[in-house]
Amino acid sequence: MYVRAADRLPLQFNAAEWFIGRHAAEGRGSRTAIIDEEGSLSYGLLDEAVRRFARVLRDAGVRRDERVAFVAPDSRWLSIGFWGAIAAGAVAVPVNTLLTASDFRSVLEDCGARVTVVDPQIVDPAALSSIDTEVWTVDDMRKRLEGAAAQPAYAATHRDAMAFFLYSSGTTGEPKGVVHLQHDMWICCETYGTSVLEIRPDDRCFSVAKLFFAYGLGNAQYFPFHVGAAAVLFAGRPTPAAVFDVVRTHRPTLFFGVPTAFANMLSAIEDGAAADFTSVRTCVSAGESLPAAILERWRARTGTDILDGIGSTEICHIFLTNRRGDIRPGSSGKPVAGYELDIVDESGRPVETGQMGDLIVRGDSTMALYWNKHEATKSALNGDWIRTGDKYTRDADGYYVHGGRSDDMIKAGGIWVSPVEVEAALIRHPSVLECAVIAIEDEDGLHKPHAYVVLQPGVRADEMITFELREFVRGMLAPYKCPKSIRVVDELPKTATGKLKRFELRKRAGSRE
Ligand code: 3UK
Repeated sequence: MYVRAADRLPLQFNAAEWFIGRHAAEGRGSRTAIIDEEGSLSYGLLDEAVRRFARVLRDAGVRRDERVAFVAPDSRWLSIGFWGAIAAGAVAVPVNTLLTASDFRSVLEDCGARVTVVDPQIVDPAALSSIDTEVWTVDDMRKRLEGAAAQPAYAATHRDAMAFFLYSSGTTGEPKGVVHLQHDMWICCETYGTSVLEIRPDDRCFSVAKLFFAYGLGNAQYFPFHVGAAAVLFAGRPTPAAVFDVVRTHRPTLFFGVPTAFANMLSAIEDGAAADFTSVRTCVSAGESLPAAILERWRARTGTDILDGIGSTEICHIFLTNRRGDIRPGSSGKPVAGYELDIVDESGRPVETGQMGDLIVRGDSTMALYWNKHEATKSALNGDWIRTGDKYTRDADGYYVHGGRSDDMIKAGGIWVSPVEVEAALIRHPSVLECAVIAIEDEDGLHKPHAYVVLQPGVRADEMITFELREFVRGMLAPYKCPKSIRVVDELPKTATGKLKRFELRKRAGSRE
């Protein structure tokens, strides 16, 4: 059951060589690897660019295991950078482009990036001057590539060497660097990629979730590159109109979204927008649970199914999912072959069928550690097993149903929002005495962050103050973290020891809807 790299891969294994170099070496160099706004790029040219970038990094003094970070939109340049760093034996760190300058600084500082490649439209290199990293713009990267010779071979890395980090938000909002090894992406391909996606060389993959998310990285890089298929990369904001346009133009066969994206596309379609998903063999949803109603409306409107599956940055990709011909709407389906799952109580014992417990997973794509976070690593990992932080039940037929998080973390639009981080921003405003942030379901059954605020004595509870608070947090937080509403209340529910009862607040909000 449990697919282990140690049983199947040689000791020496370089992920970039497997996913890129292998295709060029085995005569598939003329196949299309990437389709982006600049046109299509073959595996042969991608292999050449990746080995050139590896050489550029080595010439710039980047050594084995050193980190190379990227703050750039989805395009061939991000792909060349990611695989080029791995080809050099360095560690690629694609960073969430939606963050603020101060978030970028803490990520770059934490990973100790030796070189950082940035798109100046996303972050001004000057904003990173306090960090000990060499900053190149994407243009600098292109220029360096033009003059470079290609490194003849991919670095002879160990299958258990570090390959990439992805930063995932923690409960306090402080991002945690999830460390993945050379073999992890290969495991995802041999499990979910093969048995659920059934990805083929003639597939074209398009992901609404960007490459800096663990979800997007698999969807539009290593799944297609495992079999010599093509990735469609789109740099812009994935509004329904933009997504429909990409789908119409590039005719993807596998489409990956998050529930909010499917909901937004549905309202556009229901408002009369033209969308043609006839090229798509399968749609996939992950990031948060897909409400059954959205799946049913999507089927009715487009004639395609959506496979809801749960993955995590820590486990690299999806380990529990619905399948073609075996979809139970509102459930996360059944375990992916190659992973073992259990639902356990507080003492770690498996719960009875139908009982809610904590989901734990055993699979060889699981992270090695959280970078610089020894305590968090130990509380997440236990031997081969990892605690996902999700509550689940399993029914008599073996389908798993998501029962929420065991922490207070919010998934909005498939992206983490830490209530603690949003509260910490609100509380800085001099008019705020205390506050709480919770997720409330919208009309589509999707979670969005909302804030409850107790004002300082003497502050008038009017529209001016909520407007002012909204503007205030906007200046401090990435836009997707800003609460959808700010409601002034007289007091917040607390335990006897004064701890905020977010659960109570959620219950009240639920009964008011
Ligand atoms: C939640 C879901 C219910 C769940 C991800 C696919 O989302 C991904 O990774 P993250 O690290 O978040 C992981 C957490 O998100 N979640 C994700 N998918 C579902 N809850 N139903 C779902 N289908 O709380 C999980 O622990 O951002 C998704 C592939 C790779 C990924 N990293």
